Amino acid sequence: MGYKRALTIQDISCFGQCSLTVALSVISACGTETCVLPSAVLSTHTSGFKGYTCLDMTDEMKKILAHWAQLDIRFDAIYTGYLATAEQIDIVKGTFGARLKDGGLKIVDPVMGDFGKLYPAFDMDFVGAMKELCSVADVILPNVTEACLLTGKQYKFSYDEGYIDDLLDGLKALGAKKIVLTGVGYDDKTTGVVVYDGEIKRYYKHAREDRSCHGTGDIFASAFTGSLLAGEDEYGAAKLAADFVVDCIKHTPNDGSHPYGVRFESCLKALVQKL
Ligand code: PXL
Repeated sequence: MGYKRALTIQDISCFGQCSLTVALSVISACGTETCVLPSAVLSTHTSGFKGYTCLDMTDEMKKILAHWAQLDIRFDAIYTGYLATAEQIDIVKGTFGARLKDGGLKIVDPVMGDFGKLYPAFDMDFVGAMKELCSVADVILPNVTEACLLTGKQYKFSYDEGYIDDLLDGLKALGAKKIVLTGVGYDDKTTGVVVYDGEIKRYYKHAREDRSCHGTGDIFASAFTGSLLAGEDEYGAAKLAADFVVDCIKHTPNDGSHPYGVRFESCLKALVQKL
């Protein structure tokens, strides 16, 4: 695989081990030049912190993109995560058209919610805009909550394969070419990820850690993007990313001393060695 250049568009949570601080580290470690377009700058992420600051970067995004247009900077892939507003989603759509090389990859993690709930910063207009972004993506990486929001189906904590198949059909109908549905588990002990290319469905099942940690969606999406750009196919990249998430959780103390994210740094070497 040749040297690749990716752009990731999402917020910088200055403290909290998620979004850009994770994506920049993980994708770079996987061997891809990683450029950033920050959608917002927050003092911390919004989960479990009170009083955080948030600077909306929409105006600056437009200026940065105008400069890149002058320089004709282009990317092999664009991976989007947490976006702050529906207007930013429109900007991202334009950026897919303007700044990707021919055949460049559009990877969308439709970060909107978890555990059946939309994050408080978002409304249904934002969900509508995210549906449109997913419709033009090459790969989307929703969790089950986001899949429900995107398809209008009711969220369930426990479900069977028929329910997941319905979600996958609904996501396919949106127009996304490939779907990587995360956090799919059919019993208490296991969880996994379904990779669906519109025809073939493959399920990677692994042991479920008995706690959930903030930022693991971003850790998964970054490791997936880094692995895909390093030459893995979607299933291989999803498998490596899922194993990386489990490893990161295992390396994070469960004694309340590190409640805001996972300690992914010491797990990077093992991920990179597998590529
Ligand atoms: O990890 C997703 C995420 C990213 N960025 C910000 C967030 C969240 C989830 O809560 O608040 C600012």
